[in-house]
Amino acid sequence: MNERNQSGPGSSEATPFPDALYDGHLTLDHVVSPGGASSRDRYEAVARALRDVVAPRWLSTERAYQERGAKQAYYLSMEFLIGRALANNITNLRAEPGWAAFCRRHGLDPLEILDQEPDPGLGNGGLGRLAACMLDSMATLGIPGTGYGLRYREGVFRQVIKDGEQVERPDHWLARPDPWEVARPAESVEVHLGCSFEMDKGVLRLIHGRPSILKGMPYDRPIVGFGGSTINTLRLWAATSEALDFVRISRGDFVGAQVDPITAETVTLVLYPDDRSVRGRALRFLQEYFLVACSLADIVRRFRRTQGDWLALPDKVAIQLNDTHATFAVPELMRILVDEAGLDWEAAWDLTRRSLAFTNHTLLTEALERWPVRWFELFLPRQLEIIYEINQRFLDEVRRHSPGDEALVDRVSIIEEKSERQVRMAHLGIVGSHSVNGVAEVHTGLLKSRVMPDLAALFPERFQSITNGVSQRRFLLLANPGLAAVITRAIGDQWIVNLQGFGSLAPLAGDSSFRADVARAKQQAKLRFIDWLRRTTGQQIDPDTILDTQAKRFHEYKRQLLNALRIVILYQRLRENPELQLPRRTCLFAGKAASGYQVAKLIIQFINRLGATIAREPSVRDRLAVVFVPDYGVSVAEHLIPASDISEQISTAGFEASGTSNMKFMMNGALTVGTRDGATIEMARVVGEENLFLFGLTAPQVDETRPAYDPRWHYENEPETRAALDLIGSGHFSPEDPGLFGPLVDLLLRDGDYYLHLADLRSYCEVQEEAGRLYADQAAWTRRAILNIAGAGPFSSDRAVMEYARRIWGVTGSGMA
Ligand code: 26Q
Repeated sequence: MNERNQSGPGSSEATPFPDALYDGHLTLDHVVSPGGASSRDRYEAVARALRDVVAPRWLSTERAYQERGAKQAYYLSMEFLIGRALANNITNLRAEPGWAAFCRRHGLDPLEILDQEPDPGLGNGGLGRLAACMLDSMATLGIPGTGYGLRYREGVFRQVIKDGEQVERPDHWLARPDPWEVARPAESVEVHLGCSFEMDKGVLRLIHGRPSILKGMPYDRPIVGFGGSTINTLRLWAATSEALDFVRISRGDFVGAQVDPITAETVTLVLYPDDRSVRGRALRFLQEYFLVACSLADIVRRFRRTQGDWLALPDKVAIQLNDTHATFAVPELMRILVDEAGLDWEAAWDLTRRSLAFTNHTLLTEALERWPVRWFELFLPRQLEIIYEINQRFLDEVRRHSPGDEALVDRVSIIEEKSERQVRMAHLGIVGSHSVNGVAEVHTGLLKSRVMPDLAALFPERFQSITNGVSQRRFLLLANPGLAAVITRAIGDQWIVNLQGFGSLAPLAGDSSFRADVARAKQQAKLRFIDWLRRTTGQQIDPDTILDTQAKRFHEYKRQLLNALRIVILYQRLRENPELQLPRRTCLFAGKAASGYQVAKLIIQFINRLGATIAREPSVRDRLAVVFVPDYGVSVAEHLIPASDISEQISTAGFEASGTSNMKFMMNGALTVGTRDGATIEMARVVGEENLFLFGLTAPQVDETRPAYDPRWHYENEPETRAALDLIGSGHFSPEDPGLFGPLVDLLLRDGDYYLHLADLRSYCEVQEEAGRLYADQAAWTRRAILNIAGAGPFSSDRAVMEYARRIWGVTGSGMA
């Protein structure tokens, strides 16, 4: 098990494709003849056949971990944006040649089969995709690692653009049986709540004083490591109340009642949108506790199967909490250790802290979760008691450390004593764990200095930085086979599992024939993307243009509006000067806005109208286009990122914790136009600032500028800025409703432009011009693209996971260098 053989990256050799299993599944599961099978039938049969190959390895991975008595890492996350499984598993099992031959033998169109699989939207964006990349890397590195999440029946909404506006459609990704999941009813767990509740016309109504019980049903998904010898597990919990133990209920072992099944199921019905300023939804509170309660019950049960001694818990178990969303784990683990295991407080506290670690992903203070004490009183009275005790002991310590400083006590307290008392979940996470990490250097620095200065001063040894990473297997090998082949021909295929591998590309930046190969691969990827876009949305793109892409959630701080403003400026320049020769550009946007986030939705509408206006303008449309790619998710990213020439990473400095799309674009040879924010700073350090297009205020400059910042100064002193805002305000982009985009102008000029768009607009336009000039020199452009790919090694999730393994978890993997 897990022995690496020397014939190539990963371990075992390629997996042959299981024809006989496929035939069997078609006949036995679907009862159709091969000729009569639908594409969906075929997809399911292919997936099941591959799962049959995976199944014994999945079991033997688990067995090997058990035999080794290995310490396990558990990743608790409300989101796992795993992407489609079939193509990924074919890649990681190295079954690609067998798969191609299989499709030829059976007369199947591989793309049509792969397209049958829904892309599970079990996350909003970066935080959820990071969780999925971490699982991929843990399995590839042979690290005993399990993901725990929720099996939302509806993932993030499907985005449709109608008349330029975002329309949200439900995502019923489980409408058909999912061949990748295995239900494990025998391992379901009970979750006990202090009160009961019911759904009344979609609103949660509490029934006080009647404790209740939910059941968590686990569904396991295989996580195939590259090479196919390690198969780890992602365990997703679904809430039900069916088939609780009625014998025990009737014996009176339960104080309380089961929640009615329909209501119980609402707990894992939908994923909440990432609207970082909206808080206080009771169902989200229940979801978070439900994830934690199910997962900890499971972790403890697994631990107890082989361990008699509770004191060994931190030697066998490392639990990573993905943001405040999972910090209910602190009181819940204490409850288990004190109430169920019967340990005294000090021992339980020591074990809890040594087992838990917490990752923060945000610098927006309004996004740090706080939950009303009232809800704890109702649903989780025992956990609240525990939180009070934790807080009391912690504050006693603070007072010993800084006598007389009651203001400090107020600031660091886990309980916020405002009109409505609330539990500060970030404080709970920091106090109750041994490690707190930010996700890029600048982020960790700001976390310590700006967001949590007091706690960082109290626990300096707990704070550390681990820069995010992305899976080069999904985002390069799988998504961009043309470029992957070019790289492999040049330097061998070690880069697939060995992050050092990319480095040896750097000298090839000077090799004109290698540059030609890379340029050709980019052109191929563009054609593939353009063809896909036309087929799926009907939108046409000219392949002989710069593809300039901003793909990410819509958020004011990410400044899609800044991108739109410079497009308006460019539009005006082109209109006024028909002779102006600039490299032709297609500006691509992709991303969803939380359904309640009106400004973000208005920005989406503006971008679409801007695109439509330009497309109607004969003097401009051959030189500039704006295209909105709908329904951004993992599958869309796999098409869009390989095709892009420019990666837009233009957040207000000091707001993007890390960013991860920046890394995916870099790996695919796009050049970054960006601010010095998040991990972009580290990317620039690795490849040299001169190989990116950096612009704008730095985070410290943002802080200095803000107090005296007057956006109107830019309006009054910069003619192009003024003309652009006037044009938007005039109703030019929405003649039938001239006031439509007025609120965007107000945001910038009247309401203070909180994200400093206008402060950065000039320098943004300048670097964009510089990028355009460089693009005209294809050799120079491709040289830089290669240097960026060569610098991508450190931004692999393999590196990130190895750092977590060594610095936080204390686990090892059979494939760790
Ligand atoms: C919270 C409470 C209630 C409802 C929803 C939420 C919620 C959901 C999702 C809050 C935040 C999120 C998502 C955050 C996120 O994706 N953060 C990103 O994490 C990436 C991985 O570390 C970073 O690269 C990005 O910089 C960061 O924005």
